[in-house]
Amino acid sequence: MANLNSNQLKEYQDQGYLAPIDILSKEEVKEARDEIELIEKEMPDEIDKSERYNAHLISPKLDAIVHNSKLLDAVESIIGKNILVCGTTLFIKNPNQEGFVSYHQDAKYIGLEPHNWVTAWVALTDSNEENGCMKMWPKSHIEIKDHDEKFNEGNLLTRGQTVNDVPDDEVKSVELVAGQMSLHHPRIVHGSGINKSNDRRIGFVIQSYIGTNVKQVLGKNSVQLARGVDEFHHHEIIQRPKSLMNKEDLMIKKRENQYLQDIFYKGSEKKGTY
Ligand SMILES: O=C(O)CCC(=O)C(=O)O
Repeated sequence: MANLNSNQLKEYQDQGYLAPIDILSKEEVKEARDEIELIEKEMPDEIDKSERYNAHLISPKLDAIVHNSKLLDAVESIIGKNILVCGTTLFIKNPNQEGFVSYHQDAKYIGLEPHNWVTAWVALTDSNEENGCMKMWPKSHIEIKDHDEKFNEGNLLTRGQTVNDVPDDEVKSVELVAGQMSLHHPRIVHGSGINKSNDRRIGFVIQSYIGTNVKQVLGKNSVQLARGVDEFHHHEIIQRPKSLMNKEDLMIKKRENQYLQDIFYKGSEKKGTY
Protein backbone atom coordinates (compact mmCIF):
# COMPACT_ATOMS: atom_id res chain seq x y z
CA MET A 1 0.00 0.00 0.00
CA ALA A 2 1.22 3.50 -0.75
CA ASN A 3 -1.50 5.49 0.96
CA LEU A 4 -0.62 9.09 1.75
CA ASN A 5 0.75 9.58 5.25
CA SER A 6 -0.87 12.07 7.60
CA ASN A 7 1.61 14.85 6.72
CA GLN A 8 0.98 14.41 3.00
CA LEU A 9 -2.76 14.37 3.51
CA LYS A 10 -2.60 17.50 5.66
CA GLU A 11 -0.50 19.24 3.02
CA TYR A 12 -3.03 18.33 0.31
CA GLN A 13 -5.92 19.55 2.44
CA ASP A 14 -4.18 22.80 3.50
CA GLN A 15 -2.50 23.74 0.22
CA GLY A 16 -4.94 22.22 -2.30
CA TYR A 17 -2.30 20.07 -4.01
CA LEU A 18 0.49 17.62 -3.29
CA ALA A 19 3.73 16.93 -5.20
CA PRO A 20 5.93 15.22 -6.10
CA ILE A 21 4.82 11.60 -5.73
CA ASP A 22 6.87 8.85 -7.42
CA ILE A 23 4.64 6.60 -9.51
CA LEU A 24 6.18 5.20 -12.70
CA SER A 25 9.51 3.60 -13.56
CA LYS A 26 11.59 4.92 -16.46
CA GLU A 27 10.46 1.91 -18.55
CA GLU A 28 6.78 2.60 -17.85
CA VAL A 29 7.25 6.24 -18.84
CA LYS A 30 9.00 5.26 -22.07
CA GLU A 31 6.33 2.69 -22.95
CA ALA A 32 3.55 5.22 -22.40
CA ARG A 33 5.29 7.95 -24.40
CA ASP A 34 6.06 5.48 -27.22
CA GLU A 35 2.42 4.42 -27.33
CA ILE A 36 1.20 8.05 -27.48
CA GLU A 37 3.66 8.79 -30.27
CA LEU A 38 2.61 5.67 -32.18
CA ILE A 39 -1.05 6.74 -32.04
CA GLU A 40 -0.02 10.25 -33.13
CA LYS A 41 1.76 8.69 -36.13
CA GLU A 42 -0.89 6.18 -37.15
CA MET A 43 -4.10 7.99 -36.18
CA PRO A 44 -3.21 11.65 -35.57
CA ASP A 45 -6.84 12.79 -35.50
CA GLU A 46 -7.59 10.38 -32.65
CA ILE A 47 -5.31 12.08 -30.15
CA ASP A 48 -5.27 15.78 -30.99
CA LYS A 49 -7.48 18.80 -30.23
CA SER A 50 -11.00 17.68 -29.18
CA GLU A 51 -9.79 14.06 -29.36
CA ARG A 52 -6.95 14.61 -26.86
CA TYR A 53 -9.38 13.42 -24.21
CA ASN A 54 -9.75 9.83 -23.01
CA ALA A 55 -6.73 8.40 -24.86
CA HIS A 56 -6.63 5.76 -22.09
CA LEU A 57 -9.67 4.18 -23.72
CA ILE A 58 -7.61 3.23 -26.80
CA SER A 59 -4.14 2.88 -25.23
CA PRO A 60 -3.42 -0.07 -22.91
CA LYS A 61 -0.27 1.64 -21.61
CA LEU A 62 -2.17 4.78 -20.56
CA ASP A 63 -4.95 2.61 -19.17
CA ALA A 64 -2.33 0.83 -17.03
CA ILE A 65 -1.30 4.20 -15.56
CA VAL A 66 -4.93 5.07 -14.77
CA HIS A 67 -5.28 1.77 -12.89
CA ASN A 68 -1.80 1.81 -11.29
CA SER A 69 -2.24 0.54 -7.74
CA LYS A 70 0.29 2.96 -6.19
CA LEU A 71 -1.53 5.86 -7.76
CA LEU A 72 -4.92 4.53 -6.63
CA ASP A 73 -3.62 4.10 -3.07
CA ALA A 74 -2.81 7.82 -2.97
CA VAL A 75 -6.18 8.72 -4.49
CA GLU A 76 -7.99 6.45 -2.01
CA SER A 77 -6.48 8.44 0.86
CA ILE A 78 -8.27 11.52 -0.47
CA ILE A 79 -11.63 10.35 -1.85
CA GLY A 80 -12.18 6.98 -0.19
CA LYS A 81 -12.06 3.36 -1.27
CA ASN A 82 -14.71 3.39 -4.01
CA ILE A 83 -13.10 5.06 -7.01
CA LEU A 84 -14.33 5.80 -10.53
CA VAL A 85 -12.36 7.30 -13.43
CA CYS A 86 -14.39 9.76 -15.44
CA GLY A 87 -11.79 10.85 -18.00
CA THR A 88 -8.24 11.72 -18.97
CA THR A 89 -6.63 14.56 -20.91
CA LEU A 90 -3.29 14.75 -22.66
CA PHE A 91 -1.76 18.16 -22.09
CA ILE A 92 1.10 18.16 -24.61
CA LYS A 93 3.21 21.24 -25.27
CA ASN A 94 5.49 20.87 -28.26
CA PRO A 95 8.69 22.89 -28.46
CA ASN A 96 8.29 26.21 -30.25
CA GLN A 97 4.52 26.19 -29.81
CA GLU A 98 2.77 28.96 -27.93
CA GLY A 99 0.56 26.69 -25.80
CA PHE A 100 -0.21 27.84 -22.26
CA VAL A 101 -2.96 27.27 -19.71
CA SER A 102 -4.64 30.26 -18.08
CA TYR A 103 -5.24 30.23 -14.33
CA HIS A 104 -8.50 28.41 -13.64
CA GLN A 105 -10.34 26.07 -11.30
CA ASP A 106 -11.41 22.71 -12.76
CA ALA A 107 -14.57 22.58 -10.62
CA LYS A 108 -15.84 25.76 -12.29
CA TYR A 109 -16.66 24.02 -15.57
CA ILE A 110 -16.31 20.24 -15.34
CA GLY A 111 -19.76 19.64 -13.80
CA LEU A 112 -18.76 17.10 -11.13
CA GLU A 113 -20.66 17.56 -7.86
CA PRO A 114 -19.97 17.26 -4.94
CA HIS A 115 -16.23 17.95 -5.02
CA ASN A 116 -15.24 14.51 -3.76
CA TRP A 117 -12.74 14.11 -6.59
CA VAL A 118 -9.08 14.63 -7.30
CA THR A 119 -6.97 15.11 -10.42
CA ALA A 120 -3.68 13.29 -10.97
CA TRP A 121 -1.17 15.03 -13.28
CA VAL A 122 1.36 12.40 -14.37
CA ALA A 123 4.61 13.62 -15.95
CA LEU A 124 5.61 11.58 -19.02
CA THR A 125 8.52 13.97 -19.58
CA ASP A 126 10.27 16.10 -17.01
CA SER A 127 8.11 19.13 -16.32
CA ASN A 128 9.85 22.28 -15.14
CA GLU A 129 9.92 26.09 -15.33
CA GLU A 130 11.59 25.99 -18.75
CA ASN A 131 9.06 23.73 -20.47
CA GLY A 132 5.92 25.11 -18.82
CA CYS A 133 5.21 23.08 -15.69
CA MET A 134 2.02 23.42 -13.67
CA LYS A 135 1.76 26.42 -11.35
CA MET A 136 -0.52 26.32 -8.33
CA TRP A 137 -1.93 29.09 -6.17
CA PRO A 138 -1.74 27.44 -2.71
CA LYS A 139 -4.83 27.64 -0.47
CA SER A 140 -6.97 29.01 -3.30
CA HIS A 141 -9.27 25.96 -3.11
CA ILE A 142 -11.52 27.45 -0.44
CA GLU A 143 -14.15 28.85 -2.80
CA ILE A 144 -15.09 29.05 -6.48
CA LYS A 145 -13.87 32.28 -8.08
CA ASP A 146 -15.14 34.33 -11.02
CA HIS A 147 -13.67 33.38 -14.41
CA ASP A 148 -13.55 35.30 -17.69
CA GLU A 149 -13.91 33.29 -20.89
CA LYS A 150 -11.19 34.64 -23.16
CA PHE A 151 -11.04 32.08 -26.01
CA ASN A 152 -7.49 33.40 -26.45
CA GLU A 153 -4.97 32.18 -29.02
CA GLY A 154 -2.64 29.46 -27.68
CA ASN A 155 -4.76 28.75 -24.60
CA LEU A 156 -5.04 24.98 -24.15
CA LEU A 157 -8.33 25.31 -22.26
CA THR A 158 -11.61 24.94 -24.11
CA ARG A 159 -13.03 28.41 -23.48
CA GLY A 160 -9.86 30.12 -22.22
CA GLN A 161 -11.35 30.17 -18.72
CA THR A 162 -9.33 32.65 -16.65
CA VAL A 163 -9.16 33.74 -13.02
CA ASN A 164 -7.77 37.29 -13.07
CA ASP A 165 -5.42 38.89 -10.53
CA VAL A 166 -3.65 35.75 -9.34
CA PRO A 167 -0.82 37.00 -7.07
CA ASP A 168 2.48 36.06 -8.79
CA ASP A 169 4.41 36.04 -5.54
CA GLU A 170 2.12 33.39 -4.03
CA VAL A 171 2.12 31.00 -6.99
CA LYS A 172 4.31 27.87 -6.74
CA SER A 173 5.82 25.96 -9.67
CA VAL A 174 5.32 22.21 -9.53
CA GLU A 175 8.47 20.73 -11.04
CA LEU A 176 8.29 16.99 -11.68
CA VAL A 177 10.68 14.39 -13.03
CA ALA A 178 9.19 12.02 -15.63
CA GLY A 179 7.33 9.30 -13.71
CA GLN A 180 6.26 11.57 -10.84
CA MET A 181 2.80 13.03 -10.35
CA SER A 182 1.00 15.80 -8.56
CA LEU A 183 -2.49 15.57 -7.12
CA HIS A 184 -4.72 18.63 -7.19
CA HIS A 185 -8.01 19.63 -5.62
CA PRO A 186 -11.05 20.43 -7.82
CA ARG A 187 -11.01 24.09 -6.70
CA ILE A 188 -7.26 24.87 -6.67
CA VAL A 189 -6.39 27.75 -9.02
CA HIS A 190 -3.70 26.54 -11.42
CA GLY A 191 -2.25 27.18 -14.87
CA SER A 192 1.01 26.90 -16.81
CA GLY A 193 3.28 28.85 -19.16
CA ILE A 194 4.71 28.07 -22.59
CA ASN A 195 7.36 25.48 -23.42
CA LYS A 196 10.70 27.19 -24.12
CA SER A 197 12.73 23.95 -24.31
CA ASN A 198 13.70 21.73 -27.25
CA ASP A 199 11.63 18.71 -26.22
CA ARG A 200 7.94 18.07 -25.71
CA ARG A 201 6.30 18.50 -22.32
CA ILE A 202 3.78 15.72 -21.86
CA GLY A 203 1.32 15.65 -18.99
CA PHE A 204 -1.10 12.73 -18.83
CA VAL A 205 -3.88 13.99 -16.63
CA ILE A 206 -6.44 11.72 -15.02
CA GLN A 207 -9.27 14.20 -14.85
CA SER A 208 -10.54 12.96 -12.69
CA TYR A 209 -10.82 10.24 -10.08
CA ILE A 210 -14.26 10.65 -8.55
CA GLY A 211 -15.97 9.12 -5.53
CA THR A 212 -18.99 6.99 -6.41
CA ASN A 213 -21.28 9.64 -4.86
CA VAL A 214 -20.22 12.25 -7.47
CA LYS A 215 -22.72 13.21 -10.21
CA GLN A 216 -22.19 14.84 -13.59
CA VAL A 217 -24.59 17.80 -13.40
CA LEU A 218 -23.90 19.40 -16.79
CA GLY A 219 -24.35 16.35 -19.01
CA LYS A 220 -23.32 12.75 -19.26
CA ASN A 221 -20.05 11.00 -18.47
CA SER A 222 -19.38 7.27 -18.54
CA VAL A 223 -16.80 5.95 -16.09
CA GLN A 224 -14.48 3.04 -15.44
CA LEU A 225 -14.49 1.36 -12.04
CA ALA A 226 -10.94 1.77 -10.70
CA ARG A 227 -11.37 0.32 -7.23
CA GLY A 228 -14.08 -0.86 -4.84
CA VAL A 229 -17.81 -0.91 -5.51
CA ASP A 230 -20.10 1.54 -7.28
CA GLU A 231 -22.94 1.77 -4.74
CA PHE A 232 -24.61 4.78 -6.36
CA HIS A 233 -24.84 3.86 -10.08
CA HIS A 234 -24.86 7.50 -11.20
CA HIS A 235 -22.91 6.70 -14.40
CA GLU A 236 -22.67 4.09 -17.13
CA ILE A 237 -19.66 1.84 -16.56
CA ILE A 238 -17.33 1.30 -19.53
CA GLN A 239 -14.71 -1.37 -19.92
CA ARG A 240 -10.95 -1.07 -20.17
CA PRO A 241 -9.43 -1.13 -23.71
CA LYS A 242 -9.18 -4.50 -25.43
CA SER A 243 -6.07 -3.65 -27.43
CA LEU A 244 -4.21 -0.68 -28.87
CA MET A 245 -6.41 1.45 -31.19
CA ASN A 246 -9.12 -1.23 -31.20
CA LYS A 247 -12.07 -0.32 -33.45
CA GLU A 248 -14.74 -0.80 -30.80
CA ASP A 249 -12.76 1.20 -28.21
CA LEU A 250 -12.24 4.01 -30.74
CA MET A 251 -16.01 4.30 -31.07
CA ILE A 252 -16.49 4.43 -27.31
CA LYS A 253 -13.84 7.15 -27.04
CA LYS A 254 -15.56 9.18 -29.80
CA ARG A 255 -18.88 8.96 -27.99
CA GLU A 256 -17.34 9.94 -24.64
CA ASN A 257 -15.52 12.88 -26.22
CA GLN A 258 -18.75 14.10 -27.77
CA TYR A 259 -20.36 14.02 -24.30
CA LEU A 260 -17.39 16.05 -23.03
CA GLN A 261 -17.71 18.63 -25.80
CA ASP A 262 -21.39 19.00 -24.88
CA ILE A 263 -20.35 19.67 -21.26
CA PHE A 264 -17.45 22.01 -22.03
CA TYR A 265 -19.43 24.18 -24.47
CA LYS A 266 -22.82 24.04 -22.77
CA GLY A 267 -24.51 27.42 -23.12
CA SER A 268 -21.65 28.86 -25.20
CA GLU A 269 -22.18 30.30 -28.66
CA LYS A 270 -18.46 30.14 -29.38
CA LYS A 271 -16.35 27.00 -29.72
CA GLY A 272 -12.59 26.77 -29.16
CA THR A 273 -9.98 24.37 -30.54
CA TYR A 274 -10.18 21.81 -27.75
O1 LIG B 1 -0.85 20.62 -18.16
C1 LIG B 1 -1.07 21.81 -17.91
O2 LIG B 1 -0.24 22.66 -18.10
C2 LIG B 1 -2.40 22.21 -17.33
C3 LIG B 1 -3.22 21.05 -16.87
C4 LIG B 1 -4.47 21.40 -16.15
O3 LIG B 1 -4.98 22.49 -16.21
C5 LIG B 1 -5.08 20.37 -15.32
O4 LIG B 1 -4.52 19.28 -15.19
O5 LIG B 1 -6.17 20.61 -14.76
